[in-house]
Amino acid sequence: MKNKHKKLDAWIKSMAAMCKPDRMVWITGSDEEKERLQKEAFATGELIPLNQKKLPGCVYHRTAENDVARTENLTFICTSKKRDAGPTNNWMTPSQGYAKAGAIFKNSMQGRTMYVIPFSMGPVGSPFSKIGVELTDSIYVVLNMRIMTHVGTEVLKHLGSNGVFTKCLHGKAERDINRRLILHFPEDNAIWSVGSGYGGNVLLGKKCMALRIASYIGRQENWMAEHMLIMGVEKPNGHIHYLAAAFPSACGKTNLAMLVPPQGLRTKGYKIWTVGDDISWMRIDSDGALWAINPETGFFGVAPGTNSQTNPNAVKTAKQNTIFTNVLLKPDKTVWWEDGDGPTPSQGMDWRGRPWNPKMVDEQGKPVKGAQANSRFTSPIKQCPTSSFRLEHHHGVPISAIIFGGWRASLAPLVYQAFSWPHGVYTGATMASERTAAQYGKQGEVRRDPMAMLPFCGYNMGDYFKHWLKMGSSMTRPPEIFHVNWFRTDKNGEFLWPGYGENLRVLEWIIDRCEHTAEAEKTPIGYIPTQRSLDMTGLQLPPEKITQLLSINKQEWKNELDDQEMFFSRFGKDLPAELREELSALRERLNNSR
Ligand code: GTP
Ligand code: SPV
Ligand code: MN
Repeated sequence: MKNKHKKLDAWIKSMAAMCKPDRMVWITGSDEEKERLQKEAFATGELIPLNQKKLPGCVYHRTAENDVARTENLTFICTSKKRDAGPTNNWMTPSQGYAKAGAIFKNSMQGRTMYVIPFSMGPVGSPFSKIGVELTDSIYVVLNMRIMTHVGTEVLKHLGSNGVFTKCLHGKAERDINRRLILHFPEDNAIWSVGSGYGGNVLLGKKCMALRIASYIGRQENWMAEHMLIMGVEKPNGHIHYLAAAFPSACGKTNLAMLVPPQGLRTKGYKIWTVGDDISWMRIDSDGALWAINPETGFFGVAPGTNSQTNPNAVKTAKQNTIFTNVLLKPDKTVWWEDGDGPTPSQGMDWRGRPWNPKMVDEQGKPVKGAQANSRFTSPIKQCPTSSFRLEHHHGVPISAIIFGGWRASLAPLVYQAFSWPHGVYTGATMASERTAAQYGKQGEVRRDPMAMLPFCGYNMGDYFKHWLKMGSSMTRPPEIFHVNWFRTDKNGEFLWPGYGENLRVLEWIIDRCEHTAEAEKTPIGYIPTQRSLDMTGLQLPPEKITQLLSINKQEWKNELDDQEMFFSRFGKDLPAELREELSALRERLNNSR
C-alpha cells in the first residue's frame, strides 16, 4: 500500500536523512513477512531457530550483556519547562534531547535496513486507540511489535492521509551504555530511543508510548493510562466483574491476570478471564462508569519463576509462536530457566551465549544462572487459555474495582478497602514495595512507587495525582479502590499467605464488597475483612495466621506516615491538598484508635 500521509512521509524522510539506512521496508503484518524476516535474522545470528517439533513458531534471542533491562537513569522526559517533568523524572529540554540523541543516531543505520512499523495501541478504530509509527533497524523489535500490537497495512489505512500518530524512532546504534538514551517529547508526540535492543527500552508502543506519552495525552483528553493488569472474575451466577490492578514491576501482575482458581472456589463455579497483564487505558463512558482496554495484544512476561505450578496458563501460552529472550538454550534447541518446568538440564548455552552447566559458580562462589533474571517470553494473548472474549471489544470492559498492591513484608494487611475515591487515590499515591536481600536493594528497603507508575508517568506526578482526583469526581459510578499485599511474612521470614491461585479468595471479598454483600470491619486505614467474610474452603490456614495477615500495627503505621510525608514533600506546592488532608486524617484516626 502506498503511503498518502504527507506529514508521515516528511517525518520518515527526515529521520532517514539523519540515520542513513541503506534500505527502507514497510511492515505489512503478513505471515509471509514474518517468515522472511526470521530467515534473515537466522542468517545473521540475530535470532536462533528453536526446535519446531517441540516449540512450533518459536525463536530465540540474546541481547547484549549490558542491555538486559529498562535503564531508568537513561530515560528522560524532554519538556520545555523542568516543572512539567516533575521531581520524579529525569529531565532535559527538547532541543538538548534532539541534539544529544541526534549525534548518536547520525549515520547509525548505514549498511542496515530501516523498518517502518505502523501500529495501533488498542483495537484498530476503537475510540480508545492511538496510532504510532515506529522506525527501527532491529528485526527483533519488528517481530516483538507484531506480537505486542496491531501492526501493518490495516493500521496505515486507518491513519489515512491526515491521522495523528506518535513518532517513534529506535536505533540499536552500538548498544554502548554510554551512548544510550530513551527520550520522550510529549509536546511533540515523539519518542527517540537509541543504543539499546531490550524490551521496554525499544518496543516503543509499550512503556514509552502506552504509558509515558499516553499518560500525558490522557490528562489532556480526560482519560487514564495505567500500569495495570485487567482481569474478569466470573461469579457462579455468570456475572463477570472486571478488576484493574497496579503492582510495581515483577510484583505479580502477570500471575494474577492468569490466575487458576483453587479447588475450593472452582467447585463453587468461579472462572477467570485475562484481558491484560501490564497496561490499562481507561475512560469514563456515558453510563458514568470507568471502562478499560488493554492496548496490547501480547505478553512480555518474566520467565524465571514461571512454571506449571505457579502459572500454568503462562506456560501453555508460551508453547508456540513465542520469542524467548535471554533464557538458557538447551542442546535440543528448547529453552529453560531457573524455577521453570522440567529437571535442571546438565548442559546448555547460557543467556550470554557461553557453555553452561548447573555446577558452575562465579568468583564469589555463587551459582551461575542459565537464564538472566529479567529474561522474558513474548507471546500472543490469544494463546492464553483464559484470554477474554472481550479483547477486541471497542468499548473495553467496565471496571468494578481498582486494586493497588506492593511487596510489603510487614505493615500492609492482606487486603483493605478505601473509604472513598480520594482516600483510594491517597492509598495509590503512597504505595511502596520492598524486596528481600535475595532480590534487589537492601532488605526491607522501601521504594515509593505511586500507582506503580514511578518510572512511567510522562509528566509531573503532582499533576498526575490531581488528574486521578478529577477523574473520580467526574464519575457517577466510580470503581471501589482496594489495596492488597500477598507478601506479608512471619517472624521467620516465611510468607503468611499462600498467594497465587489462593488470591481469588481476596478477589471474591473485593467483588462482594462492590456488591455490598461482604462484611468488613472499619479500621483507621480502611475496611478490612472480618475473618468469616473470607471463604477459606479447602485452604488449611491456622486462624492465628489470618489474624496476623489482617492485623494493623499502630506504631508501624505512624512510622510509615512519617516516611510518606517525606515523600510528599518532594512535590512541594504541586501536591494536591486533598492528599495532605488524607494523610492528616489517617494520622488522626490512628491517634484516636485504641
Ligand atoms: P512486569 O512485567 O515487570 O511489569 O511485572 P509483573 O507485575 O507482571 O510481574 P510478575 O507477575 O512476573 O511477578 C513475578 C514475581 O512475583 C515472581 O517472583 C513471582 O513468584 C511473584 N509472585 C506473583 N504472585 C505471587 C503471589 O501471589 N505470592 C507470592 N509470594 N509471590 C508471587
Ligand atoms: C516492566 O518492567 O514493568 C515491564 C517490562 O513490564 S518492560 O517492558 O521491559 O518495561
Ligand atoms: Mn510492567
